[in-house]
Amino acid sequence: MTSRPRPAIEVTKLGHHLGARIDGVTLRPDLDPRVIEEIRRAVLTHKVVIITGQHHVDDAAQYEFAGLLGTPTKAHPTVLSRGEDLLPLEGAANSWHTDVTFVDRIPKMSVLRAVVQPSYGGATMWASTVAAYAALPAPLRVLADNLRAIHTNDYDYAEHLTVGDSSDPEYRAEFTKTVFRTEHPVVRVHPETGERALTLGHFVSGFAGLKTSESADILRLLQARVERPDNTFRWNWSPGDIAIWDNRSTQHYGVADFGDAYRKVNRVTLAGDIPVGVDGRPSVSLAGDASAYSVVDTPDPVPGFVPASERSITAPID
Ligand SMILES: O=C(O)CCC(=O)C(=O)O
Ligand SMILES: [Fe+2]
Repeated sequence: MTSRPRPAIEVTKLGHHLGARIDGVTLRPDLDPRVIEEIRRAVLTHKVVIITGQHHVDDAAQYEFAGLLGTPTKAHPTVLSRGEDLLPLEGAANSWHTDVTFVDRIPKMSVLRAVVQPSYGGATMWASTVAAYAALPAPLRVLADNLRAIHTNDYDYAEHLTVGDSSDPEYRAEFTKTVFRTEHPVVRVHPETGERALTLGHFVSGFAGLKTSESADILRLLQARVERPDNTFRWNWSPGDIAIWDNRSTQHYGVADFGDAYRKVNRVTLAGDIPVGVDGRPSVSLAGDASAYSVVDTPDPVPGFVPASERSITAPID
């Protein structure tokens, strides 16, 4: 009998479909490659992981650590006035979304650090878009499999975001200074795990071939499936926490329940691939060139991937 090597990190599962905590790791530039690999695997499996106790991590160390998990993108496709590497956000992103879905090369992961926390409130929530898809009844799954959505940064943010930067006119102007529009499959096949995931969120402006009113109804229907509380994980930040999420299998939401208190988070995103639908069709860029923002990083499938929960449909990956 062969015995497995002892895990190098301690992962505690915190939610059935997503969410785990990693303790006992100190993030340093010379982190053991085995630890990095185990963190990467934990992110794929649990979709969002929180690494606690990283009080020593500043902006530079956050960026450096993110670089151990992949290739960092620029801070943002358009918002670069606050630095080219990290995207600081004041307030909260209080609307369900997947990061930067308006470009063709959606980031694979985001690494978030709470820099200033309010004395109460200000949690972040994540939802599993894999579990949401797998819970769809068969007719809705067939519908979703065949839909393509248009995502744009020129979306109706007033409909969604109400606090801090997100609702600040100057920030919005910079956010939309170049307009990006991309057509993505509504169901993408995760390039590493093979899991099928709904790809929606607040950047969706409609579905290819449908009328505006029809798009709104179908988006509401599918998006409601993602946001079901049973399908979410919520983290109340403590100093020194770092969150890493798989941006291909989740949406997230910053909870704006801290009144007028100041809250600041810093984000680094890692380059991802061009999504592919269940029919093998890739996403198509319709407006805007994202090549200055991010390289396209197409990873290999992970052999022997074991999903976090039974609510997961995997398609074979070629
Ligand atoms: O406000 C939050 O907790 C979430 C921030 C967010 O959406 C992001 O950094 O991508
Ligand atoms: Fe976000």
